[in-house]
Amino acid sequence: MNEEIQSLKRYISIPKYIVISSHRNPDGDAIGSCLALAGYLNQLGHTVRIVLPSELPSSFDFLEGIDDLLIFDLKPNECIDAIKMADMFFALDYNSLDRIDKMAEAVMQSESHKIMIDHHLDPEPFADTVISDPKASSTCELMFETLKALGCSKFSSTMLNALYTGIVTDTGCFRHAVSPRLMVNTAELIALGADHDFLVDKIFNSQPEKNLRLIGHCLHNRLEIFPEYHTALIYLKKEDYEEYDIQRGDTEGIVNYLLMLKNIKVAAIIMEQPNIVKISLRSKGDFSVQDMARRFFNGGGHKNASGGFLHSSISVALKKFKDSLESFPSLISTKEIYNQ
Ligand SMILES: [Mn+2]
Repeated sequence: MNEEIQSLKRYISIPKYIVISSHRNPDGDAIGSCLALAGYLNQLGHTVRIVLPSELPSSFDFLEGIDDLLIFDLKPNECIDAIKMADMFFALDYNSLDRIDKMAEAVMQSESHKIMIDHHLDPEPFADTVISDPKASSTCELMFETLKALGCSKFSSTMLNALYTGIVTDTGCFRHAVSPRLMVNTAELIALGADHDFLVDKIFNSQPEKNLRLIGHCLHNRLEIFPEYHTALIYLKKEDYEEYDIQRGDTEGIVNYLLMLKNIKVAAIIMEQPNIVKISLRSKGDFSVQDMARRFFNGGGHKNASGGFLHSSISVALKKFKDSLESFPSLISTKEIYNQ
C-alpha cells in the first residue's frame, strides 16, 4: 500500500479538478467515503465534485455536504462533463464499472488518473492506482487509514461524521466485520470528535411510522417458516405495496429480521413488482444463497447475500422457492439443531 500512497501523494500535491464517485444505490459507506475524501481534497485546494449514479436515501440528509452531490439519474450531462474534465477520478466502495451503470462509458473514455479505494474482493483492473483491502470493515475505515497515511492532520467534524457513518452502516453498528483494527480506528475517530450517539440515533432511529408498520405486517401476516429446511420467508403482494405506500428502499433490511430467528440459516423476501417478482436471499454460515439464486432465480451475488427475479406470478414464485429447498440436502442435514 505504501507505494500507492506515495504515488497518490504526488498526484494530489498540485491543485487539480477531481471527481469522486461511488456505486449505484449509495449506502452510508459510499456516501461517507466520498464526503470524507472531498473534505481532505478541499483542504488541499483542489476543485472537487462528487458524482453518484443514483439518488441517496433521505435517511442520510443529516450529513453535511450532501447538497453538492451530482446525481447521474437527475443530471446525466453535467455528470458526464464533470467526468470528462477530471484530472483525477476516484472510485470509492466499488470494484467494477458495472456498479456505476451508464456512468461507466464516460469513465472509460476519460483520460484522468483513476484511483480505486475499496474493500470488496477481486477488484477489476480499471484503475491506475488501486488501494484495496477486503479485510477492512468498510471503505470508510480504509479511507480513514489512507487519509492519515497521506498526511491529513485536520479532520473536520463533517469528515469524522462521514467516516463514522460508513463504519456503523457497513458493520451493522459493530455486529459484523469487527476486528481489533476496527476498534482501534473507531476509538481514534471518537477521540477526534466523531459523534457516536448523534450518528447512531440519526442512522438507526429515524424510521418513518409506515416503515415500522410495514415490518409489523411482514412479521405478522407475511411470514412463513420451514423448520426442516432452517429457512424462513417473507412475501409482499401488490396490494401490500399500495396499502403501505412502499417506495424504493423501504423493503431494504426486512429480510434480515428472519435471520434473528433461532436456527434459521436461510432467509428470503419475495416481492411482487409491476413486471417481475423479485427475490432477495440471505444466509448464515456456509450455506451459499448465491448458488440458489443462480440455479432458480436468474440471479447471483455473494455467498451470504444474493438476489434474483422471475417473470411469473407471485404464487408461482413462492412455489418455486419452496420446491427449490428440496435441492439442497445440506439444509436438512442439521435438522436436529432446530429441535434443540
Ligand atoms: Mn462498503
